[in-house]
Amino acid sequence: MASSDNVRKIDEAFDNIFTTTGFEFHKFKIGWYNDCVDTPFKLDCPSDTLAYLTISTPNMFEKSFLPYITRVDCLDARDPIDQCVDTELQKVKEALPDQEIEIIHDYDLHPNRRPKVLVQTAGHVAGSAFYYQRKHMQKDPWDKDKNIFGVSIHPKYGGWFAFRGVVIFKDIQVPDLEQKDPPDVLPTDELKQELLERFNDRWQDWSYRDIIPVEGKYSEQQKLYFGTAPKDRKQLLESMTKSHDA
Ligand code: B12
Repeated sequence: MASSDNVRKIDEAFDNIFTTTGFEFHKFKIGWYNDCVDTPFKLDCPSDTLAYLTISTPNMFEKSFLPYITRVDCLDARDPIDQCVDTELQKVKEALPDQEIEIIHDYDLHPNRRPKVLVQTAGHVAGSAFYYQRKHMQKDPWDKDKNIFGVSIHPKYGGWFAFRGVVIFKDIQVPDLEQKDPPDVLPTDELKQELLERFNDRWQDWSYRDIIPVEGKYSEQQKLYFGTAPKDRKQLLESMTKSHDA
């Protein structure tokens, strides 16, 4: 089958599986990602290989996660959210059994603890969310010894989203896929500095997520969940499933 037919079939499968689940997918070529990252982070696939970057939007929590934990006994899992996302992504493999698919989650690490994929870079090259890094500043205002982590901003959801990983179609080459730049929603140095300082110095107050006006953000119960230490989340989920059922 021609690669454009394959891509259409895969797009349809994603649409069918994920219509109302609160996930988004953005296509990219592995080569676009590999061209950015240093050697240890490169993915071992030909440059034109097709991949989909996966994002959970603010309503994934209510649309997918709360229904999932009422159906599946997972409250003792290491991370019930990761288990729910993995279950959703595995549906792609079930829907497309003829494809060789590799799923790399945001939390997957090599034995030396290096992340298997840098999702912010993948999100940038896929055009989904601009990855703001220190090197984007025209004038760097910080002490050279200060470590400044970069952060991605989605044009609709600001910082109210999470990257969930990449789905790679190892046998599909898409030489003609067109790259789209992610919208640069923070055009000035002042805005970029404000974002990076909020993310690095006070990420717990959520304010970096509101650096632009957003179309949707986490509900109060979702903020409560993510703001609760993992060891105390089980009890919280038990009460949330009761109110979700009610
Ligand atoms: C390790 C890690 C941490 C570590 C270290 C952070 C770091 N950035 O290194 C710690 C524990 C501190 C941490 C903390 C947090 N984290 Co964290 N973390 C990660 C993780 C797993 C890997 C990041 C990493 O190791 N990067 C390695 C470095 C070297 O990568 P880099 O700096 O981007 O460098 C690359 C780019 O510059 C690229 N590159 C070079 N040139 C160019 C040019 C262009 C144009 C581009 C696009 C790229 C590019 O090449 C470099 C590599 O060679 C990611 C998930 C993932 N798998 O990516 C989440 C992630 C970065 N964390 C995230 C978050 C939200 C947090 C927290 C807020 C906690 C939380 N989970 O709620 C805090 C806040 C940070 C803080 N202020 O302390 C989110 C960020 C979302 C976003 N909107 O950007 C991520 C993406 C997780 C996710 N699933 O969404 N985190």
